[in-house]
Amino acid sequence: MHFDLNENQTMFRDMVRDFAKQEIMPIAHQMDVTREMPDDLVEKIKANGFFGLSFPEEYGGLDVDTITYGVVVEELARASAGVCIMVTVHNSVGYYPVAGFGSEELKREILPRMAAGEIAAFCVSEAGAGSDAASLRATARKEGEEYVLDGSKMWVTNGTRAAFFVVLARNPGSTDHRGIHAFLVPRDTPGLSVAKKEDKMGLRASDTVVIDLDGARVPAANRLGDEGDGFRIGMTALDGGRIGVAFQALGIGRACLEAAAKYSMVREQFGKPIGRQPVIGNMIADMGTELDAARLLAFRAAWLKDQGRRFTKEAAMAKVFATEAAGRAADAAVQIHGGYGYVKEYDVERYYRDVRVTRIYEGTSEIQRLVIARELLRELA
Ligand code: COS
Repeated sequence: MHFDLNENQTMFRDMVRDFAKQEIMPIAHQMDVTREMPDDLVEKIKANGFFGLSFPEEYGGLDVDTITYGVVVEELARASAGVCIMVTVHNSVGYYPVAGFGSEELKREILPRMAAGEIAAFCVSEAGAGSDAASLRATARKEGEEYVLDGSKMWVTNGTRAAFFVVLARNPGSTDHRGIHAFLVPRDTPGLSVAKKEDKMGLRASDTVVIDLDGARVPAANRLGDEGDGFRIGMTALDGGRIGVAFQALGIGRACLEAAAKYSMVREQFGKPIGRQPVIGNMIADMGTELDAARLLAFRAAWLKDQGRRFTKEAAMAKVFATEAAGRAADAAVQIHGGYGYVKEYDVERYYRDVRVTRIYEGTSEIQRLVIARELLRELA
């Protein structure tokens, strides 16, 4: 066992760190205020190949391993969690259902386009189906060699920019997860529309929308996997996605730690820097320790995925621990900044808002604990 990144992983980390410093950090605040991500930033992200991170080289991707992917995600999130989530949703829950379950023909047609920057989104949640994903109500009615999709999907990251939507919908009349199918739905499909853009607490650079499906027809060739495979495809994709969310939270947490450490050494009270005073020093020590522990969990989950081994439990552990540790780090960073942490002039105010959703999306902390408990009980009881 060793804890060093290899040469390639280090190279990627440094490259993304430089990119984030030059291209993202200077406009992170502005993107948060305006709720807009400039098109030219998206073009630069494309040009650097970040939309093809997970994709095999034969489909035009960079084919990085999951550790490298995690390191890249952490660097992006450290600069802007909103930019980060656009890249990670595309590379995980957008990419994986197609790569893992699409026909060879579909993969040859779609994956190179996705890797080149035609963005993907993932549509599972609905107004009444959040944690209980299998209760989704959108329908997919088969008509000849097509499916007709009806329903409404919520919390769709990348919804305004996406060229492709991975959609879970059920056989009309079916009641459990075995009736759910997965589809790749191109944006220009008549009947697919963006109904609403959410005005969110955080991740404001990233768009989150409601997608309406009103008689949207997709060829049967766009079904991913067999009929009834949709729920398993969605859950497997989310397992991978949760590793990304863990690294995203780590990136925000690290930004909090760095900001708190710097501030605590320039801010003087009672005649010396507050960082030299035990109450603040202890807070910084806890932030660093918890984030390092979270990183080790995230690396383990990533490593298991790269070994082709099961990682459902480990991804859930990494997500719940990293997102909660990062939440505590954000809280401490605001506290250490005092009043300055409560105003938008200081980045920790944004980190505090951005980190909150990491405990909610791609499975709440409560769902991660449910998954972990189920797996442990299966192993141990
Ligand atoms: N990988 C592969 N298959 C999985 C799986 C996983 N991680 N989790 C469940 N499955 C399979 C099960 O093996 C089972 O298959 P069989 O029918 O062959 O037995 C099937 O899916 C149903 O599983 P289960 O009975 O566990 O389903 P539940 O309805 O109890 O739901 C949870 C399981 C709660 C784990 C699931 O609904 C979940 O993850 N919810 C959160 C959804 C989420 O993350 N939403 C956010 C979307 S992004 S905004």
